[in-house]
Amino acid sequence: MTEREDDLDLRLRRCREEVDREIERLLGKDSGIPERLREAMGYSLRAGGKRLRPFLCISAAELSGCPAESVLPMAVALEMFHTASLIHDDLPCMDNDPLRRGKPSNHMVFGEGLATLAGDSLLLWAFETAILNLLPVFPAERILGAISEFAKAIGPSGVCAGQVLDTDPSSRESEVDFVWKIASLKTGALIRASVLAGGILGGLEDVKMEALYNYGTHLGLAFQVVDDILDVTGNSEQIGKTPGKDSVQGKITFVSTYGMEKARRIARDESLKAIESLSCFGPEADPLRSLARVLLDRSS
Ligand code: GRG
Repeated sequence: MTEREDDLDLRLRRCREEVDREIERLLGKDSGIPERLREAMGYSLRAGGKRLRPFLCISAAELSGCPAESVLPMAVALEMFHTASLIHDDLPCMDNDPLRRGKPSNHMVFGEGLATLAGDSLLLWAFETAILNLLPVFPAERILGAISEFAKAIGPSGVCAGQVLDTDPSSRESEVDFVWKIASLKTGALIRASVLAGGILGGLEDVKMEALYNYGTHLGLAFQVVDDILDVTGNSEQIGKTPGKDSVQGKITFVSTYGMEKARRIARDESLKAIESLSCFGPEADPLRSLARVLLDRSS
């Protein structure tokens, strides 16, 4: 591990700890959430996960010297939605996976009805958490900007669109770039929105926001290509879900479209493009650069 990656490791750990602490605070007993629903939401929020989206949001905000704790509500909101999307993705009516983050999927423990409601609740709680907790700290127009980016990214022309293209056979397109479209919507949109939300809250100027937009776009693609590769090469202990499901379910992936070798090349190219996008920043963007490098070699 290089010194920079060592530093990244420490930052990632700190981010995980801060996010986890905030999640525990929010899930506290006076939350007004019925006990069984709170258990179901907490089960998936506490099941682990890399907390990548919060890290992206915090690192982007820090580019302008904005302290991590001030954007924590936005970072946690991104993780709440991400967790909601994983719960819904695992349902029998979607990807039907009994395993997530190395544990039985939410519906395996709480049943399909409660799992659906836990996902719905996390989606809506994300907005409540971000808006109410950012309001005392940031000007309303920045909050509105960040929340708009988030909402646009996860709605019917973002993550939900990607999930439909990925799972609904009648929405399938035959063009070779269909796989790029699925990846950029299903996975890339939220990854990009994570850096954009942090950048907006930090008040970054337009040129730097454009750089973050490009970084998020390329990182999101690289991330999904590696995800497709890990579905073939990983085991359930590493990836925390059932491996090999993409080919069993006839999914269109970078590996099925281009083969393993070219998929690896695409991941490398996209990761490089992500790093190049940050050329207008100095060393303050090193955590984002290191992350793009490290995610290429991830095994989980
Ligand atoms: C409206 C709640 C709601 C859902 C939207 C179900 C759905 C519709 C979307 C699913 C999108 C999806 C599962 C995309 C895959 C993204 C992806 C690569 C997830 C894995 O992310 P990691 O590796 O996971 O960061 P951890 O567990 O580390 O957080």
